[in-house]
Amino acid sequence: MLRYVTTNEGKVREALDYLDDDVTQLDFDYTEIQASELGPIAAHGAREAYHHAGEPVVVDDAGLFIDGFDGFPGPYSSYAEDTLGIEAVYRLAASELDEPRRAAFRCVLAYCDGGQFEASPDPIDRDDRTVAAARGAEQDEEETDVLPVKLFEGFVNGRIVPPRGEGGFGYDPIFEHDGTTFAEMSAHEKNGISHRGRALAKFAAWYGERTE
Ligand code: ITT
Ligand code: NA
Repeated sequence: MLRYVTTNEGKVREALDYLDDDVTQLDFDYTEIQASELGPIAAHGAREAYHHAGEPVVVDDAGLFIDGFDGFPGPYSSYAEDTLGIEAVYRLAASELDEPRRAAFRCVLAYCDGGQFEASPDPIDRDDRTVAAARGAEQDEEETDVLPVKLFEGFVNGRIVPPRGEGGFGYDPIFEHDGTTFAEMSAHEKNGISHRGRALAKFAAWYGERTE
């Protein structure tokens, strides 16, 4: 059994589209380390979640990266949503940036099952850097810190727009891709193009081979 470790049900709904009945949610709030990239945050979370769950886990760290703000809120997206709210993030972008206010959603999935992996090529785009960063981010010397994790990344480009739509979650209403906000799409449509959908597709292919 694979546990999708998140406090966010929206993520689980999307994951189920790719992973069928192989996965169930584990609502565990693992520690999110402070880092400028998602990879190390997800890797650390996967190790901690595996330690907690004792069975194979996948965690998912995601964020909205606004070009004109040097990627802010990025890894701080959750904090920005809780403190400012997505409308304020939109208003900030609208007041400070010219159209088209380009942005990207990024997602890194991290898998950990306590075992060793075959040295298959890492599917992440910036693989070496991110994996190295994931290892480098570990400051203490707990045994869990040396557990291998496998990272899968996805991203999607779009732009920041006034909120539209009722679907999805988080920043979906202010993120437009090809004329439609993510909140105006069905879950299935969003999954077909989204950062998480792309990461999930890579993970599902790898995991399917592994568990065959
Ligand atoms: P967990 O850490 O428990 O998984 P979370 O919602 O805190 O849940 P993240 O730290 O990955 O998850 O989320 C960072 C922020 O980005 C948070 O505010 C989310 O609402 C938002 N977010 C993540 N994925 C998103 C998506 O697909 N669409 C819109 N917003 C998203
Ligand atoms: Na989080």
